[in-house]
Formats: sequence, structure tokens, C-alpha cells
Amino acid sequence: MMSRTLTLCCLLGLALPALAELGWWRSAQFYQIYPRSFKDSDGDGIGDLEGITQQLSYLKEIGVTATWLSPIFTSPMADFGYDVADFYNIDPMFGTMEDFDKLLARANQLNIKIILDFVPNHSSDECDWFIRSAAGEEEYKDFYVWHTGKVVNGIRQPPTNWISVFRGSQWTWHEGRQAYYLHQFLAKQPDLNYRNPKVVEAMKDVLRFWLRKGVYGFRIDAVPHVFEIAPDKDGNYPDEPRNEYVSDPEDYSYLQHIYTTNQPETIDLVYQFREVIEEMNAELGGDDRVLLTEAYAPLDVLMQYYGNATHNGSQIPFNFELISNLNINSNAYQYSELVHNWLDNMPEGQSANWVLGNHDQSRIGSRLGADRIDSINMLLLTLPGISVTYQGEELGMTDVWISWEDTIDPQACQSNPNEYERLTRDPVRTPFQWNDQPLAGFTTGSETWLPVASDYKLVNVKRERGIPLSHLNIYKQLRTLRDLPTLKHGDATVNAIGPNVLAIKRSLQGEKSYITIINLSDDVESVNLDAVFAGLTAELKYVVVSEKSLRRKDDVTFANSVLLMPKEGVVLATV
Ligand SMILES: *[C@@H]1O[C@H](CO)[C@@H](O)[C@H](O)[C@H]1NC(C)=O
Ligand SMILES: *[C@@H]1O[C@H](CO)[C@@H](O)[C@H](O)[C@H]1NC(C)=O
Ligand SMILES: *[C@@H]1O[C@H](CO)[C@@H](O)[C@H](O)[C@H]1NC(C)=O
Ligand SMILES: CC(=O)N[C@H]1CO[C@H](CO)[C@@H](O)[C@@H]1O
Ligand SMILES: [Ca+2]
Ligand SMILES: [Ca+2]
Repeated sequence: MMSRTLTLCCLLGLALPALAELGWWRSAQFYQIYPRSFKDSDGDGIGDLEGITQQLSYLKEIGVTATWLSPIFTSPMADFGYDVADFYNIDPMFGTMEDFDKLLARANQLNIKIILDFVPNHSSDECDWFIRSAAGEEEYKDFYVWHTGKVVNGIRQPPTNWISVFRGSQWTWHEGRQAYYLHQFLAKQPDLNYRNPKVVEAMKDVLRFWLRKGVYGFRIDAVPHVFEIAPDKDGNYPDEPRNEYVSDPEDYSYLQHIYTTNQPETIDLVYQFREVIEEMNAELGGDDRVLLTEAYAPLDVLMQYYGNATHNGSQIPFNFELISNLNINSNAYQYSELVHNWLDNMPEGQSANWVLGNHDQSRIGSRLGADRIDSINMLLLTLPGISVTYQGEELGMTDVWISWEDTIDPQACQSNPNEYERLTRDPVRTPFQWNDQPLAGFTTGSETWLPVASDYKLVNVKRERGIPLSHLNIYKQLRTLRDLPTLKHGDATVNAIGPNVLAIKRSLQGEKSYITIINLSDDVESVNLDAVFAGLTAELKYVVVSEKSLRRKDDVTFANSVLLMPKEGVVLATV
């Protein structure tokens, strides 16, 4: 039948029905791979592209729709790849362009979409553009932000008091050009000048290049830092005001960053990047391509990233409400409020997204409590919209303590032995734990770039596959639920039931309702769900339980008295 229809279509010269899946991302499962730490294929102790290709089937196993890779571009690695020297090439540490093509081909076979990390704010100082700019070449001389500084009492000083995210002045003197250049991060990361239209066009070309190769979009890094305030008519910039409560003049928090972050032009740049995405959708056809934006910004600014009346923006402005504001002592009212902050303020027709872990933040188990890992994954995967999981959170990996001597994260290394633990991101970037072999099966070599967690014999993919209620298997069960129409398209009602219990109801006309309830506390109490949610059946069935549960999957309970163990989370369904 099928083939006859096809033949007929062809005979009549009709277009085949579109196979493109528009809006695939609206309820997708995104997974962040930190390539240095995912899988090492050649024994040098550093993860690489071939390693990722080998393990893509694992992503399929846990139901990942799309994976975004932290930077893999040519880089001197002063900031682990967030200092790009060639936006058009792969760093040899990770492999070759051929390896990348193989990764894309394998991902296509498995129907997993590859998203790249795009670092627009700056390049490496070893980037050809910077070298030409520093040399004053006409085409490139305004590719970066240069200023000759000011002279006070006969002494040359940087043009402003601006402080780098990684401590110290944002301005570094360049002998060759005889001027200061701006860098919001390391001196090895000069900021590109987005007030130069040539820079904007050059970066759009970078996007086009990778989209034509077959990636499905970008996660755009550190968007709020892209623009600084425009210089005045004399080419000068204003100083930023102080934060009186901070005394260390080298520390980023010493100043209020009103002129170097979240400038209004940023939003428009995101809209322009989205136009490139649409232009490429039209050129290449097939499934939608997406923009994910990383911005730690006020909620009203984040909502503008989605778009306005006349322009579309980022489909996925990362929602950091939960990651930034929850801590181990947060109560259910706070959880509920943070969830509502996004759902209630999001523009109509957009999709919510939920981020609870990434390469810059302490692990979920370390931040919110190891005994809440399953509950937090239940929250992440049953809230409406897009979920984003950082590698290893599905296994319940926790922070690895690393001494000052062994610390390599530049954000921490630029501080001191007393401060580094607050700043270091090494503990969340340790090698992925595949099995109980030496070095957790991450490498065949004898050492790794960061130490492997000492708990790897207990926390690893191989072992957790064999334990019915392991973190991994609960994660997989939750993933399966997400294919149900109720979880894909249903409404969500989120409520705190007292300070200790958070409840989420998902419902859809004509379908079963699903209720996630999480006990954040250490006390036992029973809840009456009928008092919180309308339209439940008298009895509810357990759909996902955790290792803390006394109940089994498919057991039933009365909706008006559901008992939860300390820190237990479960998913129930109407019958
Ligand atoms: C929407 O964004 C565009 C592009 O940045 C801007 O020109 C326009 O004024 C905005 N419209 C509204 C209603 O804010
Ligand atoms: C935004 O994107 C949607 C979906 O692709 C499209 O229907 C709509 O026309 C776009 N809106 C604007 C203002 O471009
Ligand atoms: C949550 O656990 C605490 C501590 O064991 C207990 O007092 C409380 O009753 C539990 N909550 C529910 C809804 O079961
Ligand atoms: C939030 C943040 O700062 N993210 C990235 C921004 O860019 C710097 C420098 O490239 C990275 O180190 C951060 O991870
Ligand atoms: Ca390697
Ligand atoms: Ca900038």
C-alpha cells in the first residue's frame, strides 16, 4: 500500500508528505556532554569525539533527543575550550573534522541531534582575527575592543575600572598595538567587538558553516557579556559603581556590572542569530534547528530572549531558576515558587525548560542532597516542556573533592587556597563512570586529566543497569513516561503541600493524570491529594517508585491519604 502511494505521488509529480519534525524540541530531552570527561578513545586520559561516537548508543538507551557538546573547537585551552582560536576547526585533543563527521553520521543513524556550544563573546588571543587586529590590519582592526587608556598624573591607566569575571582588570595592555584590549574573562580571551557589523556577520557565518555540516543548533555561551555599553562621542566608557559590601578590589563582585552585562543590544543579537537559524531551515529543510541561550539574567530579561511581537528569539533560554536559587534547605514553597516564576511569566505559545545541573555548578546530589537525587530527576522529567540533564546526573554522580594543588580550573586557580573551593568547577567535571574497571572504564590509559571519583565501583552505568531501582533505571522509567501524551502535551499544576511536600499534576483531556510527589523532609506524614488537585480518581496507582519506597510499581493507594517516606519521591497515575 505504502509503496503504491509513493509511486502515485511520484507519477503525479506531487511532493511527498513532509517528513520534517517541527517543534521536536518542545518536549525534548537534552543532555549536556562535557567532551573532556565523557569517554577517552585513545588512552591519553582526555575524552574525545571518537569516545562520544562509541557511546552514543548509551544516550539512545537513556532516551536523549539532542545532546549539546561543550566546546570542541581549536583552542589553546586556557579556559578548557571556552577560548576558541579557530571557530571553523576541531581541536586535535578531541580529534579531527573527519571524527566530527563520523560523530554526526552515527548520531543521525540513532536519531540523536547534535548541538554545539557557541562562544560568541570572545576568541582566544591566538585566534587569527586577534593577531590581525593587534597588527592593525584594516579589515580586522576593529574586530576587538581597543582603547589607549587614560593618563592620570602622567601614568597610563586602563580606560575603566571594569573587573574581569576571573579577577583583575578587564583591560590588558598590548605592546604591539600600543593599546589596551577588553576581556571580560581571561586576558587570553579578548572580547569581540559586536558594535562592528563585520564581527556580527563573521559570527553568523560560523553558525551557517556548522548548520550546513549537520548540527541542529547551538547553545550560546555567556550571552549577557557580549555587549558592553557603547563608547561616548570621545570613545570613552564610564566606570562601574561599587558594591560596598565587597572589600576585595580584584573580585568580580566588587562592582555592579551595569555597563558590561545584559545591555539591551544583546536581545537583538539573539533575534538576529535566530534569523540565521530560520534562513538555514529554509535552505536545508528537515527538522527544526534550535538556539539554547545561557544567560544568568533577571527573569524579565530572560523572557525577552524568547522573542517579541515582531521577532522570534531563542527557543530555549536556559531556565536557571532552580539551579541558581535552590539549596539543601529550600522548602516546598520555594520549589513551587521557582517553578511558577517560569511557567507564569513565559510568553504564550513558548515551551518551558528545566536545568538542574551543568559544568559550572555543583552536582545535584552535592547541592540538594544525595538522598534527593531520584526526586530531583522526577521533578526534572515530569515538569512540562524541555529537560536538560548534565552528564552523570542520571547516575547520581556527586562532586569529587580536589586539593588546591590538583586544581586546574582557571576560575579557581586565579584565587588562593582559602577561596578556591567556592570557585572551582573541577569537582563536577571529573570523568564519567562507565563501569567498575580501573579509572571507571573512562580510559584505557593509566591516568586521567581530573581524578576519577572514588565511589566509581558503586556509581557506574554497568552496575546501575543491573539494579532495578538504581538512579539510572528510575531515570529511564521517567523518560519512558515522557512519551505519553499527558506528559508531552498536558497541563501542569504545581503546588506545595505544606513546607515539606511538592506535588505536580499533569493532565490531559481523555487521558490519565500523572502526579509527582516529593517529600523534601525527614519526617513521615500523609497527604490528601484530593484537597490539592481536582479530578483525581479515589485510588491512584504507583507508576515510578524509588529505592526509599515501601510500595512497588502498580501498587495502589487512596488519593486522600498518600504516605511518603523521608525524602521519597514517587509518580502516581489515576486509574
Ligand atoms: C522587537 O525587537 C526588535 C528587534 O530588536 C525591535 O526593533 C522592536 O522594537 C521590538 N518590538 C517590541 C514591541 O519591543
Ligand atoms: C516565529 O516562529 C513561528 C514558528 O516558526 C512562526 O509561525 C512565526 O511566524 C514567527 N514569528 C515571527 C514574528 O517571526
Ligand atoms: C515526609 O517525610 C517526613 C519525615 O520522615 C514525614 O514526617 C512526613 O510525614 C513525610 N511526608 C509525607 C507526605 O509523607
Ligand atoms: C556563565 C559563564 O561564565 N559561562 C562561561 C562563559 O565563558 C567563560 C569564559 O569563556 C567560561 O569559562 C564559562 O564557563
Ligand atoms: Ca583522548
Ligand atoms: Ca563582550
